[in-house]
Amino acid sequence: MPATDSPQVHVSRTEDVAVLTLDNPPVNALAERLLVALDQRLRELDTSSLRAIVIVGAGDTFVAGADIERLQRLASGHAPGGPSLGDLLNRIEGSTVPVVAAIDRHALGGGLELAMSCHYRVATQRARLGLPELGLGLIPGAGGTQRLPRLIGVTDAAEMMLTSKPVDAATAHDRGLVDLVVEDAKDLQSQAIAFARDVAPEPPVAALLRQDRLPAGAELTNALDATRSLAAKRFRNVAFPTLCVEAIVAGIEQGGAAGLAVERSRFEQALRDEPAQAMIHLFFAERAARKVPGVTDREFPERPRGKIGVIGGGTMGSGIATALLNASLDVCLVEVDADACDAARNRVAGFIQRAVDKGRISATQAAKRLAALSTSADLQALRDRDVVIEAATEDVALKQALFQQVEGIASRSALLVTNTSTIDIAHLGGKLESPARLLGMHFFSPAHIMPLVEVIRTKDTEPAAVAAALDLCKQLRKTPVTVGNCPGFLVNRVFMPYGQLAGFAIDRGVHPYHLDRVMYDFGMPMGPCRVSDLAGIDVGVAAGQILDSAYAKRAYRSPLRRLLADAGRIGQKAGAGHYLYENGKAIHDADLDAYVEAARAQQGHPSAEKFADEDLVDLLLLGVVNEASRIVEDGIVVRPSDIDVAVCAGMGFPRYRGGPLHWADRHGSQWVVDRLQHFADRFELPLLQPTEHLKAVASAGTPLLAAG
Ligand code: T1G
Repeated sequence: MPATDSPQVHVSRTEDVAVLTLDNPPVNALAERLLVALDQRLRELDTSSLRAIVIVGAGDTFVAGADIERLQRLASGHAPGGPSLGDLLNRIEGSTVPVVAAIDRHALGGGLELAMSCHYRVATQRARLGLPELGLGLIPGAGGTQRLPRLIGVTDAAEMMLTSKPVDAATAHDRGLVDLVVEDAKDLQSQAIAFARDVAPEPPVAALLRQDRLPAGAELTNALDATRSLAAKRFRNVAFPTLCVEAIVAGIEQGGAAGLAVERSRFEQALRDEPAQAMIHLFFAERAARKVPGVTDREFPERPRGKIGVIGGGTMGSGIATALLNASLDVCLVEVDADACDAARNRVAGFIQRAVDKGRISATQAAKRLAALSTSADLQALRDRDVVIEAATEDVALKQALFQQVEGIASRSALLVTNTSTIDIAHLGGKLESPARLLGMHFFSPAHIMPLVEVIRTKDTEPAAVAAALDLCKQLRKTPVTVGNCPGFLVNRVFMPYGQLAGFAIDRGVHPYHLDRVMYDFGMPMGPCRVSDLAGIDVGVAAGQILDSAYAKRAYRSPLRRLLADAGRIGQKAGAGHYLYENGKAIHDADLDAYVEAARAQQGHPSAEKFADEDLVDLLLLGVVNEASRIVEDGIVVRPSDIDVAVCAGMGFPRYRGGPLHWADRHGSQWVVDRLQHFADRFELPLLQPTEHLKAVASAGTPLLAAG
């Protein structure tokens, strides 16, 4: 087979079974040239002498879907080239001889749609099958909304599409999506050929024509009601989930062929809409963020990384320990004494039990994970650890003392990590013999759930240490963003203006509850005041002081949070903050007005000003964008898109808006500068003064995401 980087479809024969191998490294994405090659091979294939056809992916995976780069081009208006995937799949399904898909690892999106146009599916035990298109702001566009319900029923099919969650081969087999599961991947092709020759029923059965799995009457009504309520529960402000349901329903009501036409039109509608561009941007931005020049493009000696130490078993420490245990790592957690060790173990056990209660893992899996946790009140227990993560109280002296002790206990190759969220890493490592080993891994609470980890490096941090931290993030299936050492690192710094400007707007007349509503309607998971209550107003005031002093020239601090904290209203944990709390539910409190009026009086603005809702969104987010331009200019991130990745993963910024910089670029960099200048002139706030960097980017007509 000639070595080439162009996608190919190889054809081989084993007696009367033809094998088509789709070859487009690294994941056999259905690029245009692969579709052309497949089209050609299907035309050339003479099936008269064949018992069956097997389709397999080159390398160790089937097909990870349509080529998302091609989709990105189509979404921005480029004309499609090459054959239509849907047409190709219809031809495969129309084959007079059985076609068997041989699936290893990934059959996702168009890859699963290809497999479902085949008449039968053989999969390895480790294979995962799914339709994750809604995770890209799209819907299945090559028959998935039609064939999957006909293979496994409406409810399971709709859930797979609406959650974007793949299923493993065993589940797929139980549901009727896979006909045979192969234990050892090296036997896949031979077993698929044997299945095709000896088992595949003739004539082949087309999924599109099946009715046996489609419910009718009340059962169908219930299934569609459940589907619609799942869509409404998981999504808001976006059309693509509804488009997906419309395609499913059309096929059930009008038949598969008509359903394909409806799916096609709904897919093209989703592709042209903004969420697709935003979420495809994040797909590639997340993969780009894993690449750190001078680190991930170099080879380093292999480091052991199975044994992890965690110092501190509070909320963060026990969350980090849980994340490590969930990744099947061996964890030794050190606390100050036996009682604290027991309390930490109970916290970890509680986190793991919650995963059992939610049906995510079995009790057996939970017990196995917990068995990998040991605790000790003695730092000497860390001597065999490959990585030591410090998650102790935010106290500089304590952390410095801990690292000095650990440096003498752990092996020289052990990675030393701090989870600090506010302390200068260089200062923490200042008393170490080899500070180059120390770096930050800033997890976001709850650490076993939130995807983001900021990997913080100082100018002295050794690249091998950063590489080891990024490897650990991959083991934890976390979203890493590598960040320079500065107060607030990335997310807390870039979102600092968001909280400050929320306070400013309230001081100038906006009611906290209205502001929360406006930002919630924009797509934030909750408004700034509700977030402040959740994190703890006292915590916010303390962190705010650190950031305000670090960036004093542009700090704005409303007195409201201090007034609330002084009155003991420190947030949800105290039952009262901006809101009152009953059974975890936030309730409006008329008493808040007195605190707001006191804050306004202190700031010298007793009379309320009027703000249009869209001004509030622009005010808070443009403050973030302005700070982002400072962060890029300071070289804190490797690339601007890292900021979108971090803010979406760390602050719940709506993915269908792509992150603050993608949102800003939708308006244009000149609009950003003009709006900032408008607000800066109106409110005389330094933090709203557009930066010189931003003005230069705007005058060059460059998108913010392209401005290095
Ligand atoms: N298209 C183009 N490139 C892709 C790709 C794809 N579908 N999937 C992965 N890549 C690239 C990725 O950018 C990276 O490139 C490299 O492959 C390794 O990926 C018609 C419309 C399969 C689970 O959503 O979920 O089909 O950074 O780092 O961690 O209805 O890739 O090395 O240059 O992620 O082992 C639906 C997307 C598309 C699956 C493997 N399919 N991919 O994870 O590797 S829409 C998806 C993934 C569609 C149809 C619709 C993951 C993975 P680079 P990676 P990984």
